[in-house]
Amino acid sequence: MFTDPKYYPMRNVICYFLVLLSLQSYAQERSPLTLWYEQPAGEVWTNALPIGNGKLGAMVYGNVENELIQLNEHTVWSGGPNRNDNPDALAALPEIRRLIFEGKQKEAEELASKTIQTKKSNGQKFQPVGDLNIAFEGHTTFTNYRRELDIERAVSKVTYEVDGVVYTREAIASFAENVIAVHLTASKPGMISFIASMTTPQPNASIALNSDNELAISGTTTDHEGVKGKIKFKSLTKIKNIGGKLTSTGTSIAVKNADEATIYIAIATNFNNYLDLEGDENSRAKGFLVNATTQSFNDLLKTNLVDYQNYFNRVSLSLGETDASKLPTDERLRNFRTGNDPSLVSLYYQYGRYLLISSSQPGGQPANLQGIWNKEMSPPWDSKYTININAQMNYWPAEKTNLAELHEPFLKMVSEMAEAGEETARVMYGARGWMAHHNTDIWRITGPVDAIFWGIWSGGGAWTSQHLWDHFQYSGDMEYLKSIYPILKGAAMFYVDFLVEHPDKPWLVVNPGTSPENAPAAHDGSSLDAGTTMDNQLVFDAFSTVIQASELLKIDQAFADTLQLMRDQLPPMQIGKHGQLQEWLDDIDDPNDHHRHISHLYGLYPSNQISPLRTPELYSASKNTLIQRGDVSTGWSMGWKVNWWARMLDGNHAYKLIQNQLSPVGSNQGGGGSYNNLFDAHPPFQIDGNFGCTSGITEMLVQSANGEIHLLPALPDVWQDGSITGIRAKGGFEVVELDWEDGQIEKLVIKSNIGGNLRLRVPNSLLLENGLKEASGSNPNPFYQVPVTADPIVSPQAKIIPPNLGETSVYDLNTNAGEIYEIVSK
Ligand code: FUC
Repeated sequence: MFTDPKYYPMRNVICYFLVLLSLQSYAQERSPLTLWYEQPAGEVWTNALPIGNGKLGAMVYGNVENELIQLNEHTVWSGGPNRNDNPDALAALPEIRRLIFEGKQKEAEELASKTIQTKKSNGQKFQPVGDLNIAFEGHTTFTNYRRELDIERAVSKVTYEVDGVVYTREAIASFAENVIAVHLTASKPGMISFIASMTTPQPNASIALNSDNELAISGTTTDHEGVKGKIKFKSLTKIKNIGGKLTSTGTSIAVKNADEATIYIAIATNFNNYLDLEGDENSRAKGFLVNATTQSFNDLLKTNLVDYQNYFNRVSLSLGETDASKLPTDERLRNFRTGNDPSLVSLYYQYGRYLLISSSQPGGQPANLQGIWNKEMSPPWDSKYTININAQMNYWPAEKTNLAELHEPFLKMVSEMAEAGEETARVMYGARGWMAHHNTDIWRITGPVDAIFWGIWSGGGAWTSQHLWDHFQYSGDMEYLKSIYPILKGAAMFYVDFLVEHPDKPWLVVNPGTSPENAPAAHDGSSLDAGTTMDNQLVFDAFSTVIQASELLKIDQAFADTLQLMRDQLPPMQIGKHGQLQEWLDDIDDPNDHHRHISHLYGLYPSNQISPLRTPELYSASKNTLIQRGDVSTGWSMGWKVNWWARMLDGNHAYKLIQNQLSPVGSNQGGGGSYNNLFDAHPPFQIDGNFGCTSGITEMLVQSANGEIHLLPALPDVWQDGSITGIRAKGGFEVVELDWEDGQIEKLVIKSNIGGNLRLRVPNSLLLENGLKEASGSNPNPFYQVPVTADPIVSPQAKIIPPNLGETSVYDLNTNAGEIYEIVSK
């Protein structure tokens, strides 16, 4: 009908009218799961909004006249394949052990600094690729500005008006085509004019326009600490315009009077894996770009919605909504502590899931300290993987919030550390199996880095391998268990050789050990010790998982027997004179110590060695420890505390920590909080706090620990009504729907994927129908076997506070694989 050119203007008018209409209806239907702002990000990176596909990350500033999109690619790291073991450790080990046993920690530390600490790389840096700059001439004065990130659709969007024309920019990170795509439109035809250019902070890189009219950045990453930079990267940017004219000059591309334009950015490197850099960054980048540019922005968007929502839509959370939710996100953040804005919690919760989907995808690198978003050449802590808490915390939400596939990059990293860490175990400690210290990077270093009281910790293998076990426990996939058994076994084997007899006490202990990053005054501020509580708990778990796995797989009985014997000789947990859970082997904790790491509560969460229901004395000690350490802390530490208080079944205290987390950075007595873009503030930005809090909110509503599924275990007073869908529990169960009112379950639907006994602990009575019966004896389901924690040693001065728990009922239901059960309240 509109083929005659003379109708074109009319067609355009109709089209733009329709666009405006749909813009308006879109505005009205705006998803509540949107972060939005009335101002551009300006110069502040933590105002910008993150998009990502697990391989590419971008921060969209939404600046009007000069838009800035900062770019990352997951494998752009300094350095190249390298190891950082210190072989001098082996000869010095007996002397270091002797000094520690004799209480000469400072002397031991001095010797260990020279012989154990690495003399090589302390880890390499995750680095940015560059920036896309888009200059819009004349867009100096604007009105009706809005900048948003719709996390239900994974689209960043900016709209504003200049001289009666509404301009819209949308940006996505395409999962299918591996590009960042930016779409520029206006409410009137012919109004899209801009100049696009690239910049990069990488010193060994050049920017040029190639023969295909693409803006190319070609570079090699930097050397660091004597390790040569060997990642070659290529970024290609192409612009497709509809209407108007495209010209290129030097290192920029200008579009004039177009109706719309799409900017496609592909980035690739030569990285194949931590040992192999034989890939071709040029053909890879070109391939992504060629494929992506055959599609319009809307086609890319359509596919992306399906790909993204396949993950995102598995879980929903509703805690109610008030008028407070109508305000821009930064204002909601400012008001949260004093106001009533429950849907900011559900937004923040889902943002954690959004960030995991965007920064961790199968085949990619795991989310690092900043996920996949970093603009600094030398980011805080190199933006690498701190494995004495932070990297693990990133993956706490993965299984339970129904994103198990996204655990893969981390699990892969653990299997690579298991390869690399075999040499570390052998060369440094003369031990079989594998181990890692407190950090790793893209090169999977496993040697000890940074200052002595961080670096010497040996638990990296024991802790990270628990994630493989967890992945199995949620799915029940026996083939998977078989495939990971050697890694679990290797982590345990290390301790079979590394544990030593304590000279004065009847225990096997880790020596040298630490309790991550803390150092008691009683040891002259040295963190080295033997048999610290966290080390004991980690060895307990490393051994217990292999004992359980060998039983399930019916293999390796003799090894499991050895582990059982050794496990019985680990020091039990101890309750000290201040009523605290002892962090160290001796009762030397300072009740005024507010250190951010409370590593000895690893046993409470993520492990399951302490529980108000099973180990009341240890519950009491954990409570005292949590109170003595206080609430104010760095971002990730607050995130951990939400999980801990949830496991303590104290919803109101967990909520207090959420209030701290959802406070603007700087307003928390020196502790962490959130930036305007809801990134967690350590400070500085560290993504673990986002993930930790998302995990903790789940733990407040559904726990699958303690030999049962506990529903609404830690409901705060302010969430008496709500609903959550799609939460996974161990043993292949899924809480398809859980609705509650006045703190009582209204509707409960559970799917059993692999069958077996479903043991439920709930706050109210359920109807005994369709096979549901009151629970008796221990749960026969193999995924709910809880290794028995030894009775603690209690100081005569310790005051034990018995748990004061709400009433609950416990039921059993024998389930069949693949069936869905609706369970009804009385
Ligand atoms: C550990 C923590 C710090 C920070 C760093 C990345 O060293 O103690 O607080 O989170 O990791």
